[in-house]
Amino acid sequence: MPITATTRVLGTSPAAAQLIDAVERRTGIRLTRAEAAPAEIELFVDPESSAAEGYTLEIGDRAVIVGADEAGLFYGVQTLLQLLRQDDSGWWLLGADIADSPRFPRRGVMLDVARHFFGVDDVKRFIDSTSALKFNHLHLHLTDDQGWRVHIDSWPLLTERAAVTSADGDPGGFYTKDDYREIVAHAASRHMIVIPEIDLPGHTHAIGVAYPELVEAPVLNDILVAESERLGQPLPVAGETYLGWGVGHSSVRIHEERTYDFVRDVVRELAEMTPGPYIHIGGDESLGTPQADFDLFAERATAIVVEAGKIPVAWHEMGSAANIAEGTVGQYWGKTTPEGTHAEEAIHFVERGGALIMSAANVTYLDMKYTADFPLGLTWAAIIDVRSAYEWEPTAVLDVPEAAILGVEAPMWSETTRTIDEVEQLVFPRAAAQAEVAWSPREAPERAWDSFRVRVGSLAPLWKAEGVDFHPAQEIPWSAR
Ligand code: TNX
Repeated sequence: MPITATTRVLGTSPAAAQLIDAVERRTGIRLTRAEAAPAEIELFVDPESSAAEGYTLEIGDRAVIVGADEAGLFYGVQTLLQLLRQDDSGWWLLGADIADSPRFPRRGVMLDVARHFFGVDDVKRFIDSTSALKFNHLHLHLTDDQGWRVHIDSWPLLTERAAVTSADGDPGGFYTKDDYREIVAHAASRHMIVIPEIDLPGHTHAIGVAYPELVEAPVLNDILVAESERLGQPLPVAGETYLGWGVGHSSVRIHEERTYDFVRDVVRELAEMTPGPYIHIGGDESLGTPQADFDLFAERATAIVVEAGKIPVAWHEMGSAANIAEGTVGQYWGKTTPEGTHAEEAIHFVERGGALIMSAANVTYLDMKYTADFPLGLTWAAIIDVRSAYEWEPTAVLDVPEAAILGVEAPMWSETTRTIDEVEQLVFPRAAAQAEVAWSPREAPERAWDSFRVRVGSLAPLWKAEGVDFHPAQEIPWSAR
């Protein structure tokens, strides 16, 4: 059906306004609002129409989107926008008869704002571009060795002293509480839940820049020393800002009660401004924390999150702790063929009544290079072309019941990315692969590489119109318009 300035849109949901704005950004055409039926494009919510977050979309002479809820309607609008085409006669919509709803309730992306800081506008742009792929969770990695990025009233030196720089000495920054609330509200308007992460007990060098009494002296490991030398980066020095990328050298003091006062205060203040049910407390790569201390910390920290009324989320290593709080959600970041103790740690979350988010590093990590010569990104987990990002199955990695897998999250670590444009080059198109793994049925025809590569290629004009700086990977037949 044609799209022209006389095309009318009927619907009172926010999704109707979002549709009108997006069509204008893409085509320059401002659609008209209809006051009553019939209209060329109609949007409704009907809870009986499909499963949660689902929608139906029919495009013939008219277009009708029926959402099961507001999120479903929003997703129906995103699909409609993917079906917009332009030819010499003008703009039109491809015909469609779609009934669609997600396979997994959890479809997440993570942005590391600690290694490099990204301001509120950048994060909003990230929310817009990822929610358009039907991601519904945004995990913000708010703290790491290089910086602390969210203001905490009860520990004000964190942002005063430990937010000034980023990795490599690049400029830092932090979110005020109002900034953070603005991000949460923007995410909600795109049906995304924000999961804030405070990484503990390792990845905490920055805390020691603000409050030296909370953190142990750096513990160097051989890989850290060798990598720092190779990259020409400094080694961590207690109490001084850390500008390198090395991991595993920092730990909060496990046997000081003040550490738990700190964790309790931070979790409480974060919980107060986070409407979503989760607080992520990290747990990865605490190589400098003795195992028994690490386990003790994992048990106490997850209990503190529960006391604050939230569900704890932790990287899979925390599954080493026998008595991790019941119901804690584990985030698995091992490989699709698990190594070492990763699988048993992850499975322990399920044994404790929790569930798992799958972030298998060799397929979902958005910060890995596409090809060995790609200028951005790292290679430790794998080199991940679009096809290998797409062809994996989240329920086939660990020996747990399917119901224990909440879904998928694709993390974007920011050691090598200084700007949101650089972030986007790593994220797009591979985030679209993870979006489909998380949303679509597991088998062909919905899940098939030959189909996906053509459909993702057809997003090029949409991404260009939205200013998404995607990587034009050779594997994809990109559409010109
Ligand atoms: C591992 S995966 C990390 C991060 C790094 C990332 C780089 C995980 C939970 N931790 O600290 O930024 O690798 O790819």
